[in-house]
Amino acid sequence: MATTSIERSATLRRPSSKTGLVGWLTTVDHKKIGILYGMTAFAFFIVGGIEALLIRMQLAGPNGDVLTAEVYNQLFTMHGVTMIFLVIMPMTAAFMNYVMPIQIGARDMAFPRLNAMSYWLFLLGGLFLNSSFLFGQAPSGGWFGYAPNSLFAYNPGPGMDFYAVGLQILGIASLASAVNFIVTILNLRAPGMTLLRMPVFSWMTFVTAFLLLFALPVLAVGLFELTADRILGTNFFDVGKGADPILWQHLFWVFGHPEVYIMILPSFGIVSEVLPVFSRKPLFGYAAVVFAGAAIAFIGFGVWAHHMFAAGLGPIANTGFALSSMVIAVPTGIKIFNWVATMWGGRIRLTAPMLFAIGLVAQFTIGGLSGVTHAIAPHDYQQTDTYYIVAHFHYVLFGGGMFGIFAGLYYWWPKIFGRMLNETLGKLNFWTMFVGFNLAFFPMHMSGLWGMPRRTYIFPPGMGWDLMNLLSTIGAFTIAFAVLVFIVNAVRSHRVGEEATGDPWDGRTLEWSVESPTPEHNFHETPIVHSRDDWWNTKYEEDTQGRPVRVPAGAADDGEQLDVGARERGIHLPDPSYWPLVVAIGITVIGYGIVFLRPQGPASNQWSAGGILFIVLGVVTLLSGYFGWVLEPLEEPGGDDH
Ligand code: HEM
Ligand SMILES: [Cu+2]
Repeated sequence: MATTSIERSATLRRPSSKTGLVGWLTTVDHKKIGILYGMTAFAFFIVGGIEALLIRMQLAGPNGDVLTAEVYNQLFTMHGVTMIFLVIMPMTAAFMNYVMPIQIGARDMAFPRLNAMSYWLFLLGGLFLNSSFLFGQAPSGGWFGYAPNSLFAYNPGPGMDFYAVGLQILGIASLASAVNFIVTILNLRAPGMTLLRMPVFSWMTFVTAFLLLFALPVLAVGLFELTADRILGTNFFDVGKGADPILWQHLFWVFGHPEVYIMILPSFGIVSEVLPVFSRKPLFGYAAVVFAGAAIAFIGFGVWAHHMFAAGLGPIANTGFALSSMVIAVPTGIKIFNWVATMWGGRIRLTAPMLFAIGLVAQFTIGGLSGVTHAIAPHDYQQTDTYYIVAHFHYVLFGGGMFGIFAGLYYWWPKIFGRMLNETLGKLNFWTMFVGFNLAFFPMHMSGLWGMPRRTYIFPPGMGWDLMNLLSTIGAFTIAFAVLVFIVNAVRSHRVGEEATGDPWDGRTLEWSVESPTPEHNFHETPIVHSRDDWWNTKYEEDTQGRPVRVPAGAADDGEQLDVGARERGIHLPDPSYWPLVVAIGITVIGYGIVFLRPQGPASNQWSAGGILFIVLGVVTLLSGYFGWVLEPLEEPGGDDH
């Protein structure tokens, strides 16, 4: 029959293979994308970890001579940028991608190809940033890249261009994901999955996505202006030419403080799943935990200038921001109380995921409390730019964020890979990480209060800081050992790990109702949700004392193994696509073009031909990627079985 469709050449066909390398390069399956996010972020975790070990070797004692000042600056900057943008954020994105759609009873994300584009941009953006080492200079201006110090006049060389453009690329990835998560949660929930029945991890995904949506554009503006100053010679930040000296600080921290919640709220979501399961009790105060998360996010936009107390904003501004910062401690405290109350009187099983979750609660509390001490502005004058700040943000980011991520890894691993991790190794992993972490970072409270400045590549003897620094270095290597234990555990599980059932932990939420690993189409039939903790309620009833009793066998099935694919069941799944990868490559190539456009700085009139060529090539790739994307049919007509 004659149709209006154009005859499509073979090269433009949608790929059909879902296996092998092409399968991974073209996948749009939220589960595979989640696995890619996790693997990539873990690789960057090792890179950032090696940077940290080098820093700690240099600071093991006074007058260290492992690193030069310049290399030290590059390493601490890249360590921070890596851990924040290439480890914590994408690790949480891995869980959001893999787990959230299953938790809400969906078959995929709302925009599967956009989801793939986000992942490729993250991978290429991360490689782009790290490739700066090969081009002679990595970023060296701290993770917050303060302008005017980051302008060409004060920081020549490509480092800060890589920073500004690299974060821009990663920002596009995160913004696209944020929109994707929001639309997925609003539109793809299974019947009966009302918002207030949604598992807390999915809720925190939702809240985090809004934080990304409102915070990232502010960073994008700042980065755009920084790039324009460095390359085009505009004058947003050069104080000598009349610019406002703290404009960058405001732009950065309006993004930067919400960013810290972007990093912690997903981990709060993870422990809100883990604690109830291993206490065999529902989460205490579900609504309070959800609303406290939303409140933290909302108030989090009104506290940014607590990073600028020493910048001279004046007593009225400082007082206002001190108060708003302290207010944040209230919803945070609510969450901590609810987690403790969840465990209270529960039948606690101290498995590896549970240990990491309890570790988060304990350590985050310490970090939250030191946070409140710097919210007291006069107090902060003593602490700012000392190791005390470094102690604080490692307690929240590592002691909180990373411990939450490890809890998630141990908890969802069997669901994702179909095999259990070893519990003994898991406990060894936890205890060595717990001891190493506290040994590395608790002494920094002391060295900081005793006056040791942060971002110093060397310190003299006789300041009373020697012992604390040595302890920190020993702690750092202990953490490295713990990470090694995790890697051994993961490899071992892959080879000989015990096979996981669909519901190895006696879980409460929908992801445990399907087999492990999750089938390609997630659910054989769309689930119909009747209550919060729906899966638990199909397994258990309450006796007269409110204790759970198993529903007689047969009423709940543990996800029977049916070897029938999506197609035979008449379930439509999105087809794979090359275009997200092509688009991501185009954007990254443009990025290289921008970095090398003005090698001599904005004052020269030299433009590099290579830079221009890369921009043109990148734009062409990007546009062909987008055209391919929009012209691609939903399903390849006459395509074979896929
Ligand atoms: C009750 C909660 C919190 C309060 C009251 C708080 C307060 C503060 C304050 C006032 C500073 C600035 C100190 C200075 O530079 O002199 C700070 C720094 C910092 N905070 Fe927090 N904080 C809290 C939670 C968090 C969380 C959840 C994270 C991340 C997951 C975080 C990450 C950071 C980071 C990375 C810095 C250092 C920024 C830098 O100067 O490079 N904080 N915090
Ligand atoms: Cu802050």
